Amino acid sequence: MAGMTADQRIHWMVVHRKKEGIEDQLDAAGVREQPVRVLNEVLLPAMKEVGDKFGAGELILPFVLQSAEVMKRAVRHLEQFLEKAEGYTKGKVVLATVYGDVHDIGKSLVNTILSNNGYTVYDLGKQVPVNTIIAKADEVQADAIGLSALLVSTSKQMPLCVQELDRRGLTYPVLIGGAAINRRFGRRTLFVEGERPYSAGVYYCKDAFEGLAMMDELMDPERRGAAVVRTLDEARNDVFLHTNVGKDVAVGSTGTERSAVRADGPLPSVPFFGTRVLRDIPLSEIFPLLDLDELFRLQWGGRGSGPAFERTVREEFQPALERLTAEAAREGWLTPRAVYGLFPVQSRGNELILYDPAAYESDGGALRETARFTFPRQIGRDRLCIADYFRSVDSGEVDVVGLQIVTVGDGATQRFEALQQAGEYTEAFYSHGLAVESAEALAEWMHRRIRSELGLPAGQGKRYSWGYGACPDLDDHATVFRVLPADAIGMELTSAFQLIPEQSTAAIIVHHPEAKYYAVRGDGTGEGVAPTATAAIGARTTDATGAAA
Ligand code: B12
Repeated sequence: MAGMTADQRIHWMVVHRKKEGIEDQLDAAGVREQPVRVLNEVLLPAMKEVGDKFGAGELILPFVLQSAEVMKRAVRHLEQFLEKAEGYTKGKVVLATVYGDVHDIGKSLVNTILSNNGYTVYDLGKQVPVNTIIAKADEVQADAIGLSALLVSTSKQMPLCVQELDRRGLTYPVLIGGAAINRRFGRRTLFVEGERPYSAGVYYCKDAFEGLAMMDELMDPERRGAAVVRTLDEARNDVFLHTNVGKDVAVGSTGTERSAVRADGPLPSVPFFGTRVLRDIPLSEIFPLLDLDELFRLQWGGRGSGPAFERTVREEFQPALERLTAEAAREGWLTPRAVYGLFPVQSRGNELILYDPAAYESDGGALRETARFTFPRQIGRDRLCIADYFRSVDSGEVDVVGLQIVTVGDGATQRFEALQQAGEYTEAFYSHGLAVESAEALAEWMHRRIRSELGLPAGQGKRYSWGYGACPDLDDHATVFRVLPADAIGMELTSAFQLIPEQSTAAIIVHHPEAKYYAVRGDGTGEGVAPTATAAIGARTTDATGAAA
């Protein structure tokens, strides 16, 4: 940094993720006399350069977050010299994860990127009702509202919020994002009544940087008008001119004509019928099942391949993995637990009937129904349906199904929130990613245990999670929670049947050797229909994010 001016040194430190001594450099740049100049002419341009490098694929997300940490520290120092702290902001954004949803990381990344690029963010947290969001927007006279969700079921809160804003005659632009939605969902949400749009607009953003670019456009009087018109035109084009939009594609065929799956496959020997609670599952058995490629790429934002990626793994990801797995074991912020059960079952058409395990074991095979699932049947192709993988009532034989709920506990979420608060964005991001992949590895561990208890060869059968194609209905989580003692491991459901703690999954275990993952939908396009992924979380197959439309 020799030979650089104070401004250049600050710029260099933000771009090169060096936070130690930033306050001294700020003082040298005259921040005490000209805080707004240093913010506008030095810090924000530096962070913009970081965003552009990310956009150009030159930087991975963890490095962006490290630069954001320098920004956070710099702004914390600078703010004390601003006449009125709110004296300077590029805009005020009320941000929330919608009601019924506990997904945090997406919203938090948006908060980090916006608040470290000059915006004031009012982060209302998770499971936030529409009225609370609107009340906050009114209180602070927000420039925009930002909504986040993980699932299709909870994303439905977004049109509700837009319709309520419209009903009250309010005009806050609404930015939306999340794993289970897409641009088409955003465009449909814009139209509150027939072809009448919500006047202030609804803007789908695929990631935090698209959110930042959208806010910059909306806050620029020169560009705002064009942005509103462009979004409206594109939406009209897509929603009303696009042929099959709005035409709900059947979620599975109503037919019950059975597929060609063998009806007399081998029945496993069942060691017990009933449920089990596993509280102290050793992390030493879970970490070896981590999918490192998914951790490094999907969770930690690794990009590309070859020497550059290998260098990032060697210098950044591997050391982080070793450090965090050791800390998690030492400090206990990952607590793998599971409840599972083996139930006597029979199928009838698209339904799977679960019988009371105790009655079946103690009353000489009494078949007393305790629960029932209805699964969609594939439209056309093999007409697959999960029920086909089990002996039918007419066969007179009784089959077995496994159900499992696994969680790595709430410790990871608490750690994430504490680190976010402290401005330790990168550590928060890494911890969250490890927690996610540990939850997936735990689901795999539990599945393998059920396989071995049923005496099945490794890899036989499949694990299906609700919310994916073969069993899309999240409401079924309520049935699973009724027959498995989920409260014994501290688990509960939100109003939208999302699992709490966040890093948890629920699945049905099919032992049939022909079981496979399949898409249920008829049109195969996947266009404008609900999520398409047919895989169970952790089943290591391609995970196509679908979108509600
Ligand atoms: C990681 C993951 C998990 C993890 C962690 C989830 C969590 N809560 O953190 C685990 C393994 C625990 C999990 C569990 C489940 N999952 Co999951 N999961 C995913 C996965 C692979 C990535 C989601 C993620 O965290 N992405 C990383 C974050 C940073 O991205 P993001 O949240 O999308 O946010 C970014 C953008 O969307 C945008 N953004 C988001 N919000 C906002 C807001 C604004 C204002 C703006 C501007 C931008 C913006 O910017 C963010 C940062 O760039 C997605 C598939 C995918 N590839 O997206 C499936 C996915 C979300 N899961 C799915 C399902 C079904 C489940 C389960 C219900 C399965 C089950 N039955 O157990 C459970 C539910 C868990 C629960 N607690 O209830 C489905 C949802 C489909 C549906 N039916 O709704 C998906 C879409 C997979 C699929 N293809 O079908 N899951």
